[in-house]
Amino acid sequence: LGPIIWPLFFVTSIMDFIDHIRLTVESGKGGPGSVSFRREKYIPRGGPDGGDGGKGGDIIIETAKNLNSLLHYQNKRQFKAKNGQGGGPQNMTGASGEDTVLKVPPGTLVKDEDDNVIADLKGHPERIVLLRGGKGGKGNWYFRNSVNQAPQYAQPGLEGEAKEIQLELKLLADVGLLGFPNVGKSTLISRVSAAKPKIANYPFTTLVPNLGVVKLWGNDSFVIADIPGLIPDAHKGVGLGIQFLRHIERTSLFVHMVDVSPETARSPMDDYKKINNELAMYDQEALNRLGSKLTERKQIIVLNKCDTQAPEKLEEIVFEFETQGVKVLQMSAATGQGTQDLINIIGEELSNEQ
Ligand SMILES: Nc1nc2c(ncn2[C@@H]2O[C@H](COP(=O)(O)OP(=O)(O)OP(=O)(O)O)[C@@H](O)[C@H]2O)c(=O)[nH]1
Ligand SMILES: [Mg+2]
Repeated sequence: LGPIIWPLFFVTSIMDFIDHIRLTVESGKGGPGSVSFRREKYIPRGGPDGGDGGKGGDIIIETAKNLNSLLHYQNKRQFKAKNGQGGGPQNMTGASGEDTVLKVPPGTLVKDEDDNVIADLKGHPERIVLLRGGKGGKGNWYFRNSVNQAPQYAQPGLEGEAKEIQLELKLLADVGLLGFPNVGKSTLISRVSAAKPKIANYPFTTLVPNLGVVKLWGNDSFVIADIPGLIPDAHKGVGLGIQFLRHIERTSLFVHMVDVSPETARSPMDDYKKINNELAMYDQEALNRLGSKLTERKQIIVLNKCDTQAPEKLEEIVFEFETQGVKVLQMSAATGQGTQDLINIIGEELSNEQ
């Protein structure tokens, strides 16, 4: 690759690793003050007793440890805190409007419309009051004085504030996708997440890693990294090399995809071993740096493109893996067969780790 292309790669690869969302938020309006006069027996003209309005709700942003993406904001982008209630007679203050608390994963950067950083929420728990609710208006009781003992007015509540904000999260992959070029890694990630990587029927389509956020149950999700395919001698720089392994070296789980289509004319078992061999070549360095080896990470082995293979031949391939003690999952990223099973298995593996 030419020297001009490299910086461009660098920028795209960073951008791909960021989850980004724009939200419109608004704090609550303060409740109006009340105009009211005491009505008591034997006191024909009681004094003013209108209470103050309640404060509007705040917009609060708070980190939640169980979140690891901003996926939960995909369908709702506008948030408004509740307004304060009006004041009442007998000097009653109105109830405050309820705050709206936006939960984000630790590591979320909060920015304004113009990219100025408002907060960098790293910790847990950590929270900021982004917008304060409007103050409640004063009731007429507040305005009584020796000159005007029966004020007929009260303040309205103050408006809340509205703002457009951006949330940004640097994503860290939970799961790494391994495999030869063209086995369907990008097809899988495009099917199970919102990521839209380039897919084509030739090797080295993916030149930089892509991350996808995959929804599990409830608010749970995981981040899967699609990296450029590996080939034998990648550790010597053949193909795109193994430098992209660093993007998945901190993931505890690998999904190892093997192409079973007749088109490759390679042996799936052979492919599987060759990729593991490349991992082993990376390991001495990884051990020095990370204190652990990539070959010792848990792998889920997936046979992909099962839709293209004759059932008998497929059985043979599965048998070959099983006799070597390797459990495999059959899948077709193209038709979607087996992809949900894979997601469920990943979800279980990740929850076992916690
Ligand atoms: N029939 C069939 N074709 C598939 C399946 N999965 C992927 N393909 C096709 O295989 C080709 C390669 O898919 P990609 O997703 O680009 O493969 P990749 O592993 O990301 O490849 P690199 O980025 O080059 O490493 C494309 O033409 C896909 O349409 C599958 O399950 N069945
Ligand atoms: Mg690809």
